[in-house]
Amino acid sequence: MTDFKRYLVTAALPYANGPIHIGHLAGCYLPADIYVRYQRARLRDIKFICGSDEHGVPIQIRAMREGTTPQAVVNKYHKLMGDTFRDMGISFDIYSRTSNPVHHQTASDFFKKMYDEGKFEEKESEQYYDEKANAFLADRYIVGTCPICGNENAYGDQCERCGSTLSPEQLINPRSTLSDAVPVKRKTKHWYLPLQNYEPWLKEWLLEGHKEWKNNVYGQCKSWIDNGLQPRAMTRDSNWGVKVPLPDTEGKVLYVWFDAPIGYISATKELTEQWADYWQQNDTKLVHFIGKDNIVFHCIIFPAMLKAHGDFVLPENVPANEFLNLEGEKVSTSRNWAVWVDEYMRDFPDQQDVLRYVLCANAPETKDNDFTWKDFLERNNSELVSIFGNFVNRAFVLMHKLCGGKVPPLHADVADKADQDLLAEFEATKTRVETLLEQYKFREALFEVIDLSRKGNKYMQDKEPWIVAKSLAENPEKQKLIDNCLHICLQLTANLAVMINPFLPFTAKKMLHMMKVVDKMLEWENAGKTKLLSVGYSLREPQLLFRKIEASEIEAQIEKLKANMVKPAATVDPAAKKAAKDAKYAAKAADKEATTEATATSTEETASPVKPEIVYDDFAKIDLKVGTIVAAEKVAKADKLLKLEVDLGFEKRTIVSGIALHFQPEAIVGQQVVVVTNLAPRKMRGIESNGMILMAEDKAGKLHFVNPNTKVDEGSGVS
Ligand code: B3M
Ligand code: ZN
Repeated sequence: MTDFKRYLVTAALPYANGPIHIGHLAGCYLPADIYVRYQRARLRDIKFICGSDEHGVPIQIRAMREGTTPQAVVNKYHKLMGDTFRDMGISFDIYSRTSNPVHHQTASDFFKKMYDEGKFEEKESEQYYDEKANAFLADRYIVGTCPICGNENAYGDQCERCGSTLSPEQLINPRSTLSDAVPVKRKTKHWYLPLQNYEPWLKEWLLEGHKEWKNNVYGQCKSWIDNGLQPRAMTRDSNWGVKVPLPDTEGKVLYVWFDAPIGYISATKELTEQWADYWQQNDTKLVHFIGKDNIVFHCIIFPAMLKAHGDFVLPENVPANEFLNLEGEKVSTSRNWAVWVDEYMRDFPDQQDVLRYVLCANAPETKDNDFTWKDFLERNNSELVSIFGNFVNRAFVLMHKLCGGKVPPLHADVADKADQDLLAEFEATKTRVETLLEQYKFREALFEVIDLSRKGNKYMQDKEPWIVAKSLAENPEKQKLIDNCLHICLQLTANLAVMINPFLPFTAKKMLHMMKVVDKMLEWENAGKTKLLSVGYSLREPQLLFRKIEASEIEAQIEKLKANMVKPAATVDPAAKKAAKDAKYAAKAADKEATTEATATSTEETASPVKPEIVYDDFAKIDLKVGTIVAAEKVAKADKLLKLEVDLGFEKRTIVSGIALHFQPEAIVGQQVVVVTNLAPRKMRGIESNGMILMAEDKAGKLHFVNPNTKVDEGSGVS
């Protein structure tokens, strides 16, 4: 079917366990947004669906690391991620979350229908179990050596190095993420989707029916199917998730990869009463935008679920991207090797479109690609500023100077081939951009638009209306040449606004303002038209569309990236370990202010694991009390410091703490801490710190809060 009545576009539901980084944007959310904005401009009936994935092991592990509950983790990140997307102009029609009751109900009903119709195989099997932590170890709760590439830190569900999907049984030397224990096997019952039964159908629907899918996606799917599919458990032993809707299943929840994609359906339900039209009518075009690590789930497992259930449409395309690297290295959240989008927006306010531009121009559409700050600067300065921005600016400045601030007429009698050629380019570019966007080739489509502005620049340079203006006194007829040039440049500017809009919506808005036209002009059918602005219409003064970025700005970003990087933990080579330790001490000595409370609990500084003996009276001098962090913010120009407001019950204290590399300020509000309340005040970066908070530092150098294991009244003593 090619004649679709409506579009349903989904973007992968990100785990609500951390902020959004540029890899997320480039891989999934930005291309999805460009596609949707373009289709909206074509006035298609379209819904753009996303939300937070709030279940599964990644959330539980994050909660464990932050010393808090999964619910607190998802509440915090759901808000942060939603805000980031909105601020970047990612225009979801809904940003929902899988903890919503409507989702629990929808996922539960989905499972129940499949169960009732006998679509699952019930199997009791031996699974890895951590006896120390009393928990079954599925997915990311278990790590070990990848049997395919030898990565020693492969997860129980996937190897992040080679991309293989794994099961815990395949791992060599498995160990528990919860306790580092070597797991034992225990019996447990689960419900499996017999994927092997869907092989003939998948071959027909996907391998035969969707040869047009991107090579990287089709290739991965083909190799999975060709290697033979295995039954996959759709339930887990856990208390965090959608409860299995069957009797006697206490402690069992739906597998996160079962419930999360159903989240697309639940979110649509939440968005519109017409949800069933989008999900159940065959003339819906369903497109899933995802990153490459989600391909198997969206192309094989979810379609098999949809097929088994029977009531829903199948994806028409899954244009997954590859990964975006950063400065030549893999983005790693655990090493903090990432550009966090919320931080970008603080450092580059109102520069969303620059990031959108660079990420689209470098999108990892067919292979992994690299983001570098140098490239960011160059693309901004030499493409956005010097080509696109410069063209629009010159057209406006010259129109004000040489045409009285109004759109000049086009005089057919003096129009020449260069004029005709450029006018013909409007339509030709539009057709190319359109074809590329329909094929999910966003980079090339963007280059076409920039190229059109480049052609405009060249045309203006060849016509030199500012030189022609010098001979007007002798030959007033020449005004016609000036008019023609600026008429065409202004119509071109209007076209650029329409065509750049899906990519750089903030810029398109500014251009509308300059041209004094309404949003309606951005409708796609206006692209290619040569008479968008009426002759004689007066236009505003130009606004600068892009500003030059200075080398010092990106140097600061590179510094920040390096300074904030968390070094790998235990290294096997003692010499390397020592060098790292020396470097740490050197860094401490160089930046005394950063040597704060946080590291005071570290045992690394002494040769013996325990400090010299003290008497009770020494200890009794220290006044320890429980407090609650009620506010936290970064300290300007000090990457490692957070300024905390701690409620001690009897008073609130300002405490400056060196934990900024480990925790986001928003993340720790509400956290209880143990405070040394009678430490002499100390000034750090001009802020007086009154006390210090206790932190535990693990072998990997990660910090953890030291606090009572249940909430206690502020001001409670610790002894
Ligand atoms: N949360 C994986 C991820 O964030 C997963 C996607 C779910 S899409 C239904 O990469
Ligand atoms: Zn591997």
